[in-house]
Amino acid sequence: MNENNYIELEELYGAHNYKPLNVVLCKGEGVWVWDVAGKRYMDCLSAYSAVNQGHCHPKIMATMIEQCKKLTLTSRAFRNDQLGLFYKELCELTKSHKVLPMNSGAEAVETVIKTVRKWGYTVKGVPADKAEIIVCANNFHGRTITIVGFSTDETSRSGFGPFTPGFKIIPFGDADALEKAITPNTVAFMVEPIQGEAGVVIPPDGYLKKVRQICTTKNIVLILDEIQTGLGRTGRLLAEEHEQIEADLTLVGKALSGGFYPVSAVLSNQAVMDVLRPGEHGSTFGGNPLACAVARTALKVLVEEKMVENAAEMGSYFLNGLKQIKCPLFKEIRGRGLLMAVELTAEAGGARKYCEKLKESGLLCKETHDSTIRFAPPLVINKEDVEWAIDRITKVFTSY
Ligand code: IF1
Repeated sequence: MNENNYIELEELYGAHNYKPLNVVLCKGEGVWVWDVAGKRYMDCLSAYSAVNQGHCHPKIMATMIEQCKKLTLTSRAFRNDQLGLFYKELCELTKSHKVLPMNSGAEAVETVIKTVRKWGYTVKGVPADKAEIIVCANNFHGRTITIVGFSTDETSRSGFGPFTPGFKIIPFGDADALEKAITPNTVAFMVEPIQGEAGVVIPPDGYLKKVRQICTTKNIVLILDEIQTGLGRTGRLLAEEHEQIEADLTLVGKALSGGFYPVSAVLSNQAVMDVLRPGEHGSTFGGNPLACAVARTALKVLVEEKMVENAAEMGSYFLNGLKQIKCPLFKEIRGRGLLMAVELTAEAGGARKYCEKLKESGLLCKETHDSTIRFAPPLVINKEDVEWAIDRITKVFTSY
């Protein structure tokens, strides 16, 4: 079969809920992926930061194979020998007190919504069914009905109503707006430290610090969604570290498994997570021994191979490389660590065609919201790889 045969199958039998680039990948290693014709590409999306450790990391792979031979799924009706060790290692690494393991990022988001609502009713004394959660415009927290209900992106939400009540939307980056939106029924504020899908939108310096202080003063739970920004992506283990704050509840996912398996988790301080009692929440696969074993090794290699430090160093190298490119089509270049984006001017006519051109030159990336291209390679990228990428980006944009 050739590339077109694979594409035809996808188009014929698959729902059309994506419009992918026409590249059919069959192999991945580190920052590189190969298509079915044998052409090599640098992956500058990393499966939206799920492959921070690089494609098919050998140590994570070995753990997965080993665990598959022993035990993959027991349900939480019974205990297993991986779960407690996963909890301990994840809590120690992230300075958390408690973990609730789930599978997808959206499930972690839904879990945190249930948790803070229950905390509001049983601890804060909010009247039943009156809990309010504040979120930001241009957020992306997943695709369930509740989550898209508080999205401001029409593509994500239109046609899927009716939606879950109890959410308020404020502008991102505006701490005063948070203060004004709080009512006696507010239980939590949920925000991405950097808005990924919105186009790598970095809040003003001091924003997270102010937000932390407001939540503490007003006794509302600060939830940071680090599903995309966490686990080294921005050059710190968690993006909250850029402002030396600590969330009350933190969401992680994606790279928690290095791209081998859906693993997500809600990290919490003692007080909030303890509102959940047996039987009130769970999932068939949440906390299964295979997920835990894979996640333990994914975290281990992240630390042992100094990927977080590398993300900081290579991120500034990559960002400076982008800033050296003199191109009138570049409206703004943004980034923190290896989460970067180039916003194009309206004259550029949309980012998609440049992603197609970059694909032809061997670099895979993705546009977001028409005019922005996100660059987020695996955290194992080295200087030579960055120079290779900058060279191709320069050629594509200076040829316009
Ligand atoms: C798609 C976007 C990124 C996330 C944050 C929760 C989730 C995500 C900050 C939910 C997931 C993924 C979803 C994926 C593409 C990708 C994405 F373009 F959709 F918006 F990264 F920006 N919080 N993001 O980024 O996690 O349930 O997917 O495991 O839906 O196409 P999930």
